[in-house]
Amino acid sequence: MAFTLPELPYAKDALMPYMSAETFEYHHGKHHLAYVNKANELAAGKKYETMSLEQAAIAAKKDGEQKLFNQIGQIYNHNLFWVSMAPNGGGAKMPGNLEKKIREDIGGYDALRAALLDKGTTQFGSGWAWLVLDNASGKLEVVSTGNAETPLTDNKTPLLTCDVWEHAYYIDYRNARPKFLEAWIDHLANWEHAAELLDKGPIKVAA
Ligand code: MN3
Repeated sequence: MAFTLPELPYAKDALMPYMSAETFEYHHGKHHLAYVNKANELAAGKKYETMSLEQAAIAAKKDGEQKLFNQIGQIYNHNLFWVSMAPNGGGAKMPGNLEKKIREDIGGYDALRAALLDKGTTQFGSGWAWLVLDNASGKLEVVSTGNAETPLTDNKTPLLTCDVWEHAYYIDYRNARPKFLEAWIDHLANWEHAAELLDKGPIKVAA
C-alpha cells in the first residue's frame, strides 16, 4: 500500500473542548481514511505508488492527474493538520525563532492571527488556511487554498494548516467557521511544530 493513515499524535479527546472526540472519529477515522483508500485505488500500478507523499502530490499535479491529486493532496494536508494542533496550543506564546520570523515578515502575532482568521473565513467553500515559507523569497506568508489544493505545489513550504472544510467544524461549531478559527488559533495551533519545520528550511522534494 503506497499511502497510509497516520496515527493521531494525541488521544481523540485530547483537544476538548475545542475539538471533540466525535469530530476525530469522523474526520480522521472516516474522511481521511477515505482519501487514503481512494488514493491507493487510483494509484495502483502507477509510478505514484513508489513516491513519497510530497513527490506524488507534485507529480500528480504536474501530470494533470487531478482526480488522483485531489486524494493525495488531501492526505498531505490532513497529515499536516493533525500535527498543526496540540493540547494547550495556540495563543501568542511560541518558540523564539518563529516569533522573530513572524515579526519580521508578517508584522507580529496580532497580524498573523488576523491574517489566518481572514484567509480561513473568506476561503469560499471548502479549503485550507496556511502559514507557509515561500521558497523563493524566504519569507513567511499566510495563504488559503481551495478543496485539496496545497501550497506545496506552488514552491512553498507549509508550516501550519487549518482545515476549513465544513467536516472540520460542523459537529462542534455547526456553521460558525469564524468561531472555530478563533478557537483553533487561540487554543490549538501547534507553534512548536511550525517552528521545527521553519528550522528545517525550504522543503526539498526529489524529482
Ligand atoms: Mn478535512
